[in-house]
Amino acid sequence: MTKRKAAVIMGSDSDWPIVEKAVRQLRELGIETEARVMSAHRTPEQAREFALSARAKGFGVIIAAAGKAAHLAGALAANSTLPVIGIPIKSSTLDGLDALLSTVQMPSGIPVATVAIDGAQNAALLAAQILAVSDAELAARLDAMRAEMAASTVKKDAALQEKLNNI
Ligand code: RP5
Repeated sequence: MTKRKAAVIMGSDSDWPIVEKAVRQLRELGIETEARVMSAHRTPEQAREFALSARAKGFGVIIAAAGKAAHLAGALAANSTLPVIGIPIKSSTLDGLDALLSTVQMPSGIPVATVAIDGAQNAALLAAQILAVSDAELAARLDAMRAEMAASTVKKDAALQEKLNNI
């Protein structure tokens, strides 16, 4: 089976400092990833065209990051049945709550899987897990990552116990 790519779309280049973490995580997992700036409001036609052609272009999942009145994830989801993951970006005076609500409160029928405000790493991991449904090697890399995380947490607990024994 041909491996599917990940698309990471951001509403503005000002979102990049957060979005970069998702792109890096996806690439570290060996997933071919393309990143673009496209806006639901400033370039609605490009966003629509991208979503309409994404499956045919070999993408298997779309991550959409936007701040403020964040309609990008929903606008992409409206034009594709690929899974769309929304990252609400904290970019305004409302601390990202504006983007969170705009991204998460989708009407029935057009789902967007929304991660935490600025939750770029989880967006990448969720995208990887979606692609890993049909990619056993990727699933094994995700398992290895989880095992490393667990080992690191066990180590932190051991260090804490050591500290507690000395107070
Ligand atoms: C959103 O508006 C973008 O995703 C960005 O988070 C926010 C501000 O964009 P800029 O004014 O910095 O370009 O559409």
